[in-house]
Order: sequence, then C-alpha cells, then structure tokens
Amino acid sequence: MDDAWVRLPAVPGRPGVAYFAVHGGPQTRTLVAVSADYALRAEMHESMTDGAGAGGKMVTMRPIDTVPIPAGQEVRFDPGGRHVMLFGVDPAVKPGMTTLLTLTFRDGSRVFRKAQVIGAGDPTPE
Ligand SMILES: [Cu+2]
Repeated sequence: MDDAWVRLPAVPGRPGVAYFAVHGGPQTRTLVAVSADYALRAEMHESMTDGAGAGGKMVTMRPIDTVPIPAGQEVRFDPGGRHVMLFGVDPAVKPGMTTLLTLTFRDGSRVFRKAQVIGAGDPTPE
C-alpha cells in the first residue's frame, strides 16, 4: 500500500492520525514536518512498547522532530510505529474524502500526498 491515509477520531475533538510511506530519492533527505490544511496542528510521533510493567506492556508515543529518509529506501509511517497526529481536524472532513498531506523536508522542498480519509472503526486500507 503506497497511498497515504488518515484515520478520523472516534470522538470529535480527539486527534486524527495520518499514515504514509516516503520513498528516498538519490540522496538522503530529512523529513521535518507533515501538515494538513484541515488540521490546526500536526505532530510526527513514534510509538513504542515499554518494557513489561506490573500491568503488562504499555504502548506509549513520543513526538519526533525529524525523520531521515535514506537514499533509495522506503520509510513507512504505519499503525504501531511512526504516525502523524492531526489536532483540530475540521469537522467537515468525512470518511471517503481524499485530502492532501504536505511533507516538508529540511532543504525546503515539499511533497504533496493524497490521503484517503477513513472512519475510526474502518479497516486499515490495503
Ligand atoms: Cu501520536
């Protein structure tokens, strides 16, 4: 699955989450931001599983500022891994719509990716 997609929150007002893959070009690039014009704010995050505590494993996430995209390689933002949290999603954005994500690299270049919008309970697109 090459396309980008956005999962809307189950509860309005909660963040949506965006996923996509980035293909490295001839040179290593650094992704510094991902944004969507229908979200007030977007943050790149990384999920991680904390060691086994008393209550078992806990999945936590932390913001990441930059993501290196090595030359010729694919870097994925996938459920359970890296993702982009979209805060303040426009309520007019509904499942089935196609939206745009803007990927900004350190050199100032930008890439626009079409992202399919799905509902909170919808299956992950393949
Ligand atoms: Cu997150």
